[in-house]
Amino acid sequence: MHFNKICVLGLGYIGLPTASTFATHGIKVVGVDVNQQVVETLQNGEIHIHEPGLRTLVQAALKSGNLEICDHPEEADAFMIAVPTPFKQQAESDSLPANSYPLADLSYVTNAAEAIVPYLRRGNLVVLESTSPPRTTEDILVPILEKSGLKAGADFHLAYSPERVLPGQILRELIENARVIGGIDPASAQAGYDLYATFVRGEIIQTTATTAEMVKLMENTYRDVNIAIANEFARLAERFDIDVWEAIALANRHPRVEILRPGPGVGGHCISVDPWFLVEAAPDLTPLIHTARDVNDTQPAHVVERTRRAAGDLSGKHIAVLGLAYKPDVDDLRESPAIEVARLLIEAGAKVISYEPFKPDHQIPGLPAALSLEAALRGSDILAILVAHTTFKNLTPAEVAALTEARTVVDTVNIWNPALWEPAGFRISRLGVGSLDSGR
Ligand code: SAJ
Repeated sequence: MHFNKICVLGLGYIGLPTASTFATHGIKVVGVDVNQQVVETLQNGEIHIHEPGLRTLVQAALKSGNLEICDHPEEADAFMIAVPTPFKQQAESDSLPANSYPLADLSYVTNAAEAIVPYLRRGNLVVLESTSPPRTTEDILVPILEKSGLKAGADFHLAYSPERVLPGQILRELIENARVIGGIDPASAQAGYDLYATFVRGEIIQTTATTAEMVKLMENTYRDVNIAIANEFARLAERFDIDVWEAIALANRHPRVEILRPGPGVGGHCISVDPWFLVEAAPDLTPLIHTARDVNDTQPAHVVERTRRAAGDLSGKHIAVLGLAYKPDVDDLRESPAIEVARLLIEAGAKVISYEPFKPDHQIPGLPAALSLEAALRGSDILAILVAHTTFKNLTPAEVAALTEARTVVDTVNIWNPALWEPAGFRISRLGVGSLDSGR
């Protein structure tokens, strides 16, 4: 199938890079977003999200004349849905019993599909990219799109293709990663293949729509469960008075073992969310997945407990929280466990000041922001390192000692080597090291 024009619905972290990449590969693209502010920002050649290289790419796409930004779809050869699938608001989940799980909010997906209906024509392709519970394409998209009077499969193609790009490396991975494309029938998978072959250099593998949905959820759930076990190992190491980082390094010398890194929890809009889609779809089959989520979600509380063991009663203590992003070297604060740690420290009575080098002027309610490292460290009693940003890794004991009297450090990501810092007078309490009871 040949594509002259496509319509991309949702111009976020996935939709915008994808739309721009299609445009710079010679396809006419209408990029659609329901948020008027996003539309205006992009029409002015600015971007509303941070991703290395994205601004240049969007500007090139706009300049080529192939990318047009709009607030409603138009007729096209293919429609691609790349909108968020967050959780339902608390109020809607309130009726759930305790020990339950958050529910997926598919309203962005269904609204986008409804918006396509008036423009859908015989021979078109529709692709869903948003991470969705199993069977969303078959059971939810088909009936909506068939309101057009056309039949899925017979009259138009319908496919699911998960995005698998790593924030921070989206532009490269979009092109180089292998791509799975699942059709509601083989012709739909083939049409999807033809579309992505425009720019994807990795292998493009065809399968069914539901398999493709599961593949995405399985990838992120696999990672979540593996991080959970690393976090559980850290808790065990603290109880048994060993260094989990050393133990992991040694275990990983086994040819078939690769334990991930413990940390303050799992954040971002993917790994901390997607496993719940499986739990929601089949609670009776997912005790392990559910428990792994609980382990990772309770990790911020564990970090606070650890801080209390290291520094005593936290009430009134000035704590400089270093890093708020959900992972190193990105400015993305969504679902960040670091923010949860900061909130819990405040709840414990600490006077918290946060410093996020990628978003120093964040506006998180109730969480004071320092505009510089100096401002964060000045007057602090305790330093809590919550994100392994390169700038934090590169700090030296002398630099930090010159900025603060604080000598107690809680390092949740193992970036300040005690062998280097302790001779300079710092007491480094690393997550996953030493006994909780001895408070080391
Ligand atoms: N984390 C740890 N320990 C580790 C690795 C990660 O605590 O050893 C934490 C991070 O600090 C972060 C969270 O896990 O809070 C997730 O970070 P990540 O780098 O593992 O993943 P994401 O969320 O940035 O991107 C993931 C990727 N999926 C997989 O690696 C299986 C990416 O390929 C997906 O495209 C993306 O989710 C997505 O959009 O679904």
